[in-house]
Amino acid sequence: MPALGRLEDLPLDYRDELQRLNLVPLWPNLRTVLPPRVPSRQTKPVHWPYATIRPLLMRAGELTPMEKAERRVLVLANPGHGLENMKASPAMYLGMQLLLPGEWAPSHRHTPNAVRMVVEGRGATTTVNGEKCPMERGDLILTPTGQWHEHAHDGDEPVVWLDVLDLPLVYYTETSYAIEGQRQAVLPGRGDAIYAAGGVVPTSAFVRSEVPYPMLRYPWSSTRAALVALAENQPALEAVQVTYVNPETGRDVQNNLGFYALMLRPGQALRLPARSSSQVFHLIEGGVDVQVLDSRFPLVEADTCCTPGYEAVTLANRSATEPAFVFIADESPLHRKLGVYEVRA
Ligand code: GTQ
Repeated sequence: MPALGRLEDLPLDYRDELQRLNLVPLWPNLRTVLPPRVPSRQTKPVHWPYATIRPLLMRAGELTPMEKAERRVLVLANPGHGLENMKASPAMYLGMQLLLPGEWAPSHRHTPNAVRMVVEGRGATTTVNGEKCPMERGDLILTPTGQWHEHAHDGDEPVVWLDVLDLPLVYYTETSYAIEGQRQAVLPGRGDAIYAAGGVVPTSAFVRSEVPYPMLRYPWSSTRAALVALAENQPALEAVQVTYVNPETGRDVQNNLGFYALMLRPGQALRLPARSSSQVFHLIEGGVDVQVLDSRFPLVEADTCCTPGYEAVTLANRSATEPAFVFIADESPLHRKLGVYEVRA
């Protein structure tokens, strides 16, 4: 690949005139925007131990009342992208949100898609378009684009969850905005009840639901049981993994980000091949070492880390006797739409 002309090679008056006319010569920048074979990535491997976040989040609970926060969140920001840009990766935003007993995070809806992965505490609920979703450790709650959502807490201990949003992408496309709302009326019925069994869907008078997000709560007890059953049924299966899907369509639950749960068998080390997407790993249960490039993150329960795309990642269960369970988020639905999704052996 030949070296190309540099900006400094051009006469100053020529450069000045281009600049005045809002013009840029491509060739000095061509290799930057189209690097050979592997994209340049700002996403650095980062580990956010929960033990370091938790006391600061509780302190935020003392320092900032809900009226002054609306959403009391510490953002897990990747320094590679600049902390102020609040990105874990190009398209993923991560935040740890705290709700104290009796508090209420008012109803709003916005264009970015969000999910919540419950980290600790009981008694909180998220109401999404009238569906009141209980929040238990490991549950995944969807608040897809445009859906009203508010968080309430009737329990007696702090509740913390991990927010995963496609906010950086939606913000980048200049389509990010929110609308404030009124407290929602709670409607009867819950998606996690009517889609409780795999392989069958409600079909009242032979009509299938066409709502875009029929299931909003994915209880951890069901997801965990599915992984354990998969592992038992397929003893030779290497990657004991499930994808969170829309039960009516079988497609990813949301438009841009993909969500998965993975079980590592006792003592198992699993190499995930390099794929175009960045990834986020959140440890639900057990102890797992995450290895990428020169980084090795010893995750304990409730820890979160992220890894850049185009790099293989190895996950190793530190226990020889117990399984480990990992929640994973990535940008592969977006990459597939863009036509750039890749797996490299
Ligand atoms: O709970 O609605 O972390 O609107 C960022 C933006 C959480 C939320 C975040 C939000 C929310």
